Amino acid sequence: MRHTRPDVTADVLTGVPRRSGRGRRALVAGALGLVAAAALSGCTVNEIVFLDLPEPATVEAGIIKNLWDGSWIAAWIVGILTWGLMIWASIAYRRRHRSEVPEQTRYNLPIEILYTVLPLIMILGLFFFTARDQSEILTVSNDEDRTVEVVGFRWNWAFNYIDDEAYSVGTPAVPAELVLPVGEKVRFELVSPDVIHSFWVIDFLFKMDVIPGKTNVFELTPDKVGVYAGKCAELCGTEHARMLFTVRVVERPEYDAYIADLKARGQGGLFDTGMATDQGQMPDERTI
Ligand SMILES: [Cu+2]
Repeated sequence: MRHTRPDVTADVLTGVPRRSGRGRRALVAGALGLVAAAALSGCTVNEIVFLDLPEPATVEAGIIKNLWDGSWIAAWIVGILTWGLMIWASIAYRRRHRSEVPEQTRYNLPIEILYTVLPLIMILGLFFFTARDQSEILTVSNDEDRTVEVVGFRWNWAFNYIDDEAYSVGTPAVPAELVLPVGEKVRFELVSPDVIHSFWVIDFLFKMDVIPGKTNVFELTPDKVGVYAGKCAELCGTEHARMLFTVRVVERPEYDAYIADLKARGQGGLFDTGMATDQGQMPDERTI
């Protein structure tokens, strides 16, 4: 026995929403509320839509930014479509009278196949682009301009400028600095004398684990002069949070002057990665 009035039943069958003025006002108010919340948050469009990924500071980071932006655009399209359909369905097919039970349906095979196949296609798409970009970024072509050996140790970093035979080393109190010439391809070789760390330069949009007994290699070309923050991205122990460093990308003459300065300060040659003791601390730190 149906308790619906004829005009309402017709609505349910045809799917034509009978929006009351109140419903429309609520929708408009909701949309305005969202826009106001976004505006009042003080966030930029980049922060709201793309979660504020930093501007890429290497050639390779552009690939990552495109992948990130593309994934978010796809996610927003799916999200808006899905939210729209949910809101539309809940308004168009809502119960209009206390005594009414809206038409009940179940097992729509074509629809169920559709929402099994569509997500599968989307996930395969994301997987394809991720795998393609990852293999491009991680390809080591051995045509680097210089090699930097990165030593991650408890609790800071050392950088061996292999070609220039100089090194810099940091402590938790005075974090290490890595200086690179702009526009030159760098081969990074990551080594650790103690535990697993992770070399992360935020604006390079890149990080890689630093694993004892294994040398991880990648190549990047910094293409923007600037100062960038780096940190350890692997919880490696009590002083993990102090494994900070700075990357300074400079013009070539400034880089040459920096290397000369390192040598003048007695930091010629290469930092001995075996200097870490079995407690994983640097000898000069141990005496402090
Ligand atoms: Cu670490």
